[in-house]
Amino acid sequence: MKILLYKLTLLVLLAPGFARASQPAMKLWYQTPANEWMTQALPIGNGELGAMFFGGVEQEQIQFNEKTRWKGHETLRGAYQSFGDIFLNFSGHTNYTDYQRSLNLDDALGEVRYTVDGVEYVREYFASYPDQAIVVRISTPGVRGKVSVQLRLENAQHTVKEGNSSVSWMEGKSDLLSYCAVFKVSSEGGRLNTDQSYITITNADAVTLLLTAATNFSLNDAGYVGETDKQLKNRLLSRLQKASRKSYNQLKKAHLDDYQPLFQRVNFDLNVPAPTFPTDKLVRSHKYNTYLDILYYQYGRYLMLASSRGMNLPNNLQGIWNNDNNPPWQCDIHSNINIQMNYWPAEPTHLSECHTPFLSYIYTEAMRKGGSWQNIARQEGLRGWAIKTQSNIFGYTDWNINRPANAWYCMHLWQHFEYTQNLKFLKETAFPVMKAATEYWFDRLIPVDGRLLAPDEWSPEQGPWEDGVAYAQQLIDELFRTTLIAAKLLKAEKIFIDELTDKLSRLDRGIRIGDWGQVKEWKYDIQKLDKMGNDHRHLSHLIALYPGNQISYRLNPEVADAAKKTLVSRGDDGTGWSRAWKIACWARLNDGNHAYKLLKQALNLATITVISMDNKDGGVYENLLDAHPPFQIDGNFGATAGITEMLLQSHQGDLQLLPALPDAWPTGSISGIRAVGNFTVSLKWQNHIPVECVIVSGSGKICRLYVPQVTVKSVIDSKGRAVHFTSSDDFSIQFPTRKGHSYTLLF
Ligand code: FUC
Repeated sequence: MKILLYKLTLLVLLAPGFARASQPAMKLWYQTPANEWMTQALPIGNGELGAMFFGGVEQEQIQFNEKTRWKGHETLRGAYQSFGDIFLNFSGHTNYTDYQRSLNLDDALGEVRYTVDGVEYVREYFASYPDQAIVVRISTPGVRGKVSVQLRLENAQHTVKEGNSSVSWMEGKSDLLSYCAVFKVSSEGGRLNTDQSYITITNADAVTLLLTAATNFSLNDAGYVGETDKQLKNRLLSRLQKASRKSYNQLKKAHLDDYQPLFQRVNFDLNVPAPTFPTDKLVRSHKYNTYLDILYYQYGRYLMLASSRGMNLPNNLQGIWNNDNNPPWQCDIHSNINIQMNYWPAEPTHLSECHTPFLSYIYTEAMRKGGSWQNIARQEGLRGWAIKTQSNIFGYTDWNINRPANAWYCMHLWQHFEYTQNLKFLKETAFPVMKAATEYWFDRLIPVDGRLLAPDEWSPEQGPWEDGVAYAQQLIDELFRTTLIAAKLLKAEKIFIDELTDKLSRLDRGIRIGDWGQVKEWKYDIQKLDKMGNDHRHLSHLIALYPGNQISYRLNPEVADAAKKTLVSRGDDGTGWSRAWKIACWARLNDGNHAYKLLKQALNLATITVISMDNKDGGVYENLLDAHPPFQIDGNFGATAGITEMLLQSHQGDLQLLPALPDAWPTGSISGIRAVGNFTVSLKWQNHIPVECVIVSGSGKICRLYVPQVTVKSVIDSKGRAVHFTSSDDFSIQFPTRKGHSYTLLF
């Protein structure tokens, strides 16, 4: 009987599809149109081109952005700009019923539905990556001749009518860059007319809008400008022409074929149905409903796909969505937490491709001969490169120098290698940049009492400038350790390896326990700020805990305890991103319930929409965009990364299943998340215990696991054969793997 059961279980486990967790429909939906851009409108994006739609009935506003639409240049910070708006007027749509506005994450489709005089109006919105356009469709399913609408691209200078379609465009120049947006409206049936202000469509069966926009920015050109104005416009017109040769269904299919396989790589299920009430009510009155946890998790992945594909530039403080020409912090690339947090979920949530725009940007700027990053180092008489806190897209960087950010950026290059095991990337992209950053610190570190210290550093964003600040030391330690591994793997010059080995052995590692049992933030603390109750939003001295890997209960329990004291002192409030960071930190301390508490703190409904530095004000808006306040997208991404840390960790040489599972998630499953070593993991648990686990090996490395909750009875390969594994007393097992093969763990 036992054997039969065992065989049956095996058959079920090995059946194709087991590894995929189910997941309720992932949809944000509302019963009223949005009144406010920041808190209610819904974002779509294809990685560089984005829009927010309000879902207004009589008047719809679609505000749009493109990642390079910046003012400023190589010597002026400037700011990220709004690109424009499309307005649609539906006259007579005053008395409507059955209204719903939604954003479906499974398909990356926005939708607005309502009924007027018995006719159902449906609008669909998506941003297509393959067709490089924003697409909107207005239709009345099953009814003909009922779509009448007046449209305009705000600030359009020209409109040309071509039969039952019309093309409008706007173009201009701000500081360095020329920009252009092209807009095409086609109507099926009905009449289309144009005048100076509007495109008017009467009694059509359906209407399709296509919008595309770009600037002549080019990261790889000296001077950051690639095309002439004419070339830019021709590029956009031909994009639009190509897209408009497809039917709406073909456009939609291309979009779904592109998006769905990426989004569907990860499924997360907590055995909770999708609620029957709208998302504003969910976040307002049902914050503890665990559907919200899954939705918020997947929203982070959706936002990543929508804001970080294509163009070799990272997403910014608001991803790509901004309606303000003077946005908070200029919507810049901010290097003392924000941009890094934006990319924390990229590798573990199986969106490694979305990391690439950031990584290519780092490579290009760090290696740019005579570029501003290298100039900062040269001006200090040093090799390598460094940056300041704020950067625009033209290499310009200012406000406080943030030297250790070079090490923090390198952490991303290294992580990409660790998760993908792509040696070509390590050799050609990551290592040259890491080596240059390492050389910067070779030149800058000073010996003090036999230890190497970074002189004159700051702990973002508080306190004095002094030597040996934990933030700098921990990051340099991370840089030196990983660069040494890379150098050995790539067989770099011996002289470099020797110097690095020596300097690493003498480096102050920046982890020190202070007088109230905390991780010390400053080595000297000349201003005596390191007191219990200091609840500053930054956790700069906990980088070694997360995103680093030098503090844990398995590695150094006394330091882990100190990190816990530090976190308790920092408190459970914070700006949006600060709360998100704390989720990951508590997860790394294996305290699932505290991590969960922070997740719920991060889901606090925020009301303030202007800058607030008050720790009490962080949270999310009704549209689930993170509130610093104001809207700042890092908190969305940070929470998604933090949730993954609760379910799987792989930063310490092995895969830890369910390291910080909260009581609120007793039963559930997640599939497709990624671990260091190029492993893809699918996991099911019941009553807090893992019951099923399938690991796909992407590179054929030895798989090491740490599973303290349960005994692994056997490991079965994809052909159903038992794989020999060794286990040790400390709840670890390991087994060899073959590239491309999957392994089922039986408990
Ligand atoms: C850092 C943070 C602020 C804000 C800004 C954009 O300077 O300290 O809270 O997030 O970035």
